[in-house]
Amino acid sequence: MTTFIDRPLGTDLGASARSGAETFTLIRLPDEVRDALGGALAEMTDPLDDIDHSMTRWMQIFAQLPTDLLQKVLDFGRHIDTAGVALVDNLPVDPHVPATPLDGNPAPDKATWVAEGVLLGLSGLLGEPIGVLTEKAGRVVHDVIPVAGGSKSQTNQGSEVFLNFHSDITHDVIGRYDIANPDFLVLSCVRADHEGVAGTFYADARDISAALEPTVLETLRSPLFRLNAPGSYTRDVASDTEVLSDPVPLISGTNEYPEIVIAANGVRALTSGAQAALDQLQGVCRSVAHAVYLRPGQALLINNRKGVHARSTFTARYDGQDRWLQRSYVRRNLWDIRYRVTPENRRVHY
Ligand SMILES: O=C(O)CCC(=O)C(=O)O
Ligand SMILES: [Fe+2]
Repeated sequence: MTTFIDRPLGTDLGASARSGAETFTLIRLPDEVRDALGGALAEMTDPLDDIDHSMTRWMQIFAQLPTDLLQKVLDFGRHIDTAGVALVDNLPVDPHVPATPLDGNPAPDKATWVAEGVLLGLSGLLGEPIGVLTEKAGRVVHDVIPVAGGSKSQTNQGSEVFLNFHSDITHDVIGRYDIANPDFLVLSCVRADHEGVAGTFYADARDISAALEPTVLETLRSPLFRLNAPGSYTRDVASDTEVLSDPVPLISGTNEYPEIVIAANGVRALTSGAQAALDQLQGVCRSVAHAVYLRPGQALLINNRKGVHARSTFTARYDGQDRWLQRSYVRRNLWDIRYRVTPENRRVHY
């Protein structure tokens, strides 16, 4: 079975524009490395009880990876010019995977912690995993599972609608949702969808910029857009009404190394020209995107500033065997978001 397809989704506009640069990184562990990693991770019990101790232990375990593979992950996290998306393949899995929870919450009957170790061990090579109170109740391990009530929503509970190209953003009273949000996401696959067709897509702002008409790019680089807060926030805090950010550009920074932000839950354009540019953006993202069909034993490392991601539709059956990812939000630096930290937990933010 093809486990992933690394190719543009649509017409090949921008993915080849960056000649020489790697736009997608594949990191595959040899079988003996996978088995050694799995053995070490399986020895840890209840690692979420003392997360800083566990992060330290996972750091020791992941430091045993072959140097070239370890460096690929570290380079992905630390360098400006590396790819925005990396697939880590042939990772260890739990010996027994319980039923996929129907409510999208953590599985109470999960007996081992291999998946959590894979997720947070990789996260620790990129930065520090954090929790956000309005996202998965501040948990550091997010379960991404289709939930019947949210099947048509532009959130990670969805399945019946295409989850548009977006960044994971964070509602913030400062009016900017693209400052305290995660630098990286890790998506680790616990269980694939029934048909194996759920695709995760990544479009790099470098490729998007190259594929856009210059005047449209200039408009997207102007502060003519207001982002709606994440669906989890508007659902829980604002009775599903819009909570808009200050006006921001969607693409910013240098031409060579642009940053992009798009809200999944809606972007309000302030002019008709901005609306026209916004209307083009999703199609261009599609045309340059890499597609990955995640399988157990695979984790996707996503740079949340260099590019935007999306998810295809798939069929959820709500039978305990649905698609199940674990996700982390990673910051390289906790200091810059200290104004949001909760007094109870130094990894959890408002
Ligand atoms: O389900 C996926 O593949 C990605 C969902 C997503 O956008 C997320 O969890 O942030
Ligand atoms: Fe997302």
